Amino acid sequence: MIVVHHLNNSRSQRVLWLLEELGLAYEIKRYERDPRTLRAPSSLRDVHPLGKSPVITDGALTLAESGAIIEYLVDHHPEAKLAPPPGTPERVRYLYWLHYAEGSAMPLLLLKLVFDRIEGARMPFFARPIAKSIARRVKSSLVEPQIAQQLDYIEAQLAKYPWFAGDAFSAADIQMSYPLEAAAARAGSRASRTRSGARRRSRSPCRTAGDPRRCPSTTFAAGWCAPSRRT
Ligand SMILES: N[C@@H](CCC(=O)N[C@@H](CS)C(=O)NCC(=O)O)C(=O)O
Repeated sequence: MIVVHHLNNSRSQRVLWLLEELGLAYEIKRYERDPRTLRAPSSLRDVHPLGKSPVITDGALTLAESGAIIEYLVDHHPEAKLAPPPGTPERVRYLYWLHYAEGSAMPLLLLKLVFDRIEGARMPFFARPIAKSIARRVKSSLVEPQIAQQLDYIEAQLAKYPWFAGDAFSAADIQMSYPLEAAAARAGSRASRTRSGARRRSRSPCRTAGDPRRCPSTTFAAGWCAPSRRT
């Protein structure tokens, strides 16, 4: 049986969603972030040396990296048609978004998170103005303009096709759900257009599972689960 090592509010919601789409049996082992540092508990390093989530175990296999896990599961279940056939333009777009999510979108969103935290961090009074000024300058000159550029790009691409790979839902939509939700949470109102566009194009894991109790207990997924909050 596949075991998902699930950290709260993390990329592993992608894996849970994919497993629901595939209709596979799985077990969830839950790990809680330290509320102050947001780091994963050290017990996750017993599963994989880097101690990041998601990680799955499947028999003797231990696999980390959400993109790799998605490719592994999708490859083993071609009947679910969650990847377009090789040799098609849809497949190329699928690969592009599958890699773009962690390669281009998430690093900028992580920088935004880090500099937001520096700006709001407790520190000696004499260091505060300098730290705040540097954090603001890096965000406004480097991070935020690039996030805005990427969100405009995503929005333009989603205007061309109903799903990231083309006319059909694919695992690339699952992989892209996390940066879009993170952008909405971290990048404020500029992201909300993209978020609502993506949500309209997304499928809720709970709707797929048909049982809200099976919903991953993350902030993002909880939003999808509450019918009144689903847009
Ligand atoms: N590129 C990796 C990123 C994994 C990652 O950074 N996971 C975060 C949660 S979203 C994590 O485990 N953070 C806790 C920590 O670093 O201690 C993936 O896509 O799986």
